[in-house]
Amino acid sequence: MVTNLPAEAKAKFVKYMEAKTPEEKLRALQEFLSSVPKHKGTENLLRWARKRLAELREEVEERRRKRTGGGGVSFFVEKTGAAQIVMLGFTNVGKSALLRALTGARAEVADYPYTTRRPIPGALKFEDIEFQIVEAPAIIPSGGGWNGRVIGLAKNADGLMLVIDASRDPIKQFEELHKFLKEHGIHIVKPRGYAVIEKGRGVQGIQIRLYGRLKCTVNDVKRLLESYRIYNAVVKIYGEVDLDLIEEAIFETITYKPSIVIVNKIDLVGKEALAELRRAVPSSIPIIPAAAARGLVDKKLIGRTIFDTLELIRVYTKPPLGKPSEKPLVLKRGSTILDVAKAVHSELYERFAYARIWGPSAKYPGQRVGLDHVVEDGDIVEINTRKK
Ligand SMILES: Nc1nc2c(ncn2[C@@H]2O[C@H](COP(=O)(O)OP(=O)(O)O)[C@@H](O)[C@H]2O)c(=O)[nH]1
Ligand SMILES: [Mg+2]
Repeated sequence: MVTNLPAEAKAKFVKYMEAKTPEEKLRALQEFLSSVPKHKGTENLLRWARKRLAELREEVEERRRKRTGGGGVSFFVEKTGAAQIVMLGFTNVGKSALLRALTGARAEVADYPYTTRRPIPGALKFEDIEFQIVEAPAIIPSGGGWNGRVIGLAKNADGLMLVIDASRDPIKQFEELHKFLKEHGIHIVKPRGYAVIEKGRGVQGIQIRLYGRLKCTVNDVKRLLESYRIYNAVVKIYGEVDLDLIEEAIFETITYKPSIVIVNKIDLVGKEALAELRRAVPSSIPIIPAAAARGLVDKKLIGRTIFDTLELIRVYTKPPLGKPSEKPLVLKRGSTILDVAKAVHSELYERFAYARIWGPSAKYPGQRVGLDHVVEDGDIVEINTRKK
């Protein structure tokens, strides 16, 4: 159901999007909220706005405390490597031990609660790429504390690693984590369709990238975005997407984060515990057992599972007559030559003539293809440009 917001409310939402500081955002969102009519179509939006308001209030309060000398550090971690995976779980489940086993990063491992008080990053090698694994401070079951900042960290991640202690009612832990994330708009089960709107610098006009199917016209999408004064954005379509889901993406009410589960301390339980957990966790979410403090961690399997769950592919670019790059370009499955060209250099896209490909997506070695050709993991791509 589309919200059918009056123009006044849309204008207020634009103010909210344009606000820079949490204080400005808080004020703008309050104004927006009071201009939204209350009916069935706006239920979800209102729920989201109220939740966001609570988060912003917490953030503003936090900043005030900091200015007046109280503690509170930012949880933002700059991304490195092919993708950022945030490790979430309750205290003492073995997150720090797992981070150390996977990446060598030395987070303190201790048997008292809340040892880790800020995010700690490490790098996990997988074949010829690296994932950034970030241990988040533990989620506090009673709420409050730094939970809001942990959610912020998770929303900024490319994927999540939920860590569960096999010896302490693992099913309950999973269900509580699942519920906690859902309440904050993070879905870990892949929806049938979703859209991602990227408003980065250098984007000209509304560009639709289809990795799935759009159930309305491109013009419908443009008109909706324009009514929110969004004129420059890349809109990525995954699965089946209608206009409702596009509007949801504008509001960012729900985000999907590909997730895997690690059941740790498997040395303390029998095999049946794992089977029970498998029945309780949605089948699309992989579960990997580990005993981090015992050094029993299958790094290869975890790397492969992250790669597959995030639906990534690697492409090796080469100049005409030259050799393929050693370091691959990491892209989402469904990416095309257009995505490759743009990722390498805008000039390759602007002066694109044709590409040649070798590898899994090529009908024969050196096949000539255009911008809409879908690339696959392991492809070598050579982009040829027109003379200036
Ligand atoms: N038996 C067992 N204990 C573990 C395992 N992994 C971690 N621990 C212990 O659990 C406690 C908490 O570990 P830590 O990594 O600090 O947990 P965090 O709070 O989630 O970061 C420590 O005493 C660890 O030695 C494991 O695989 N098996
Ligand atoms: Mg820790």
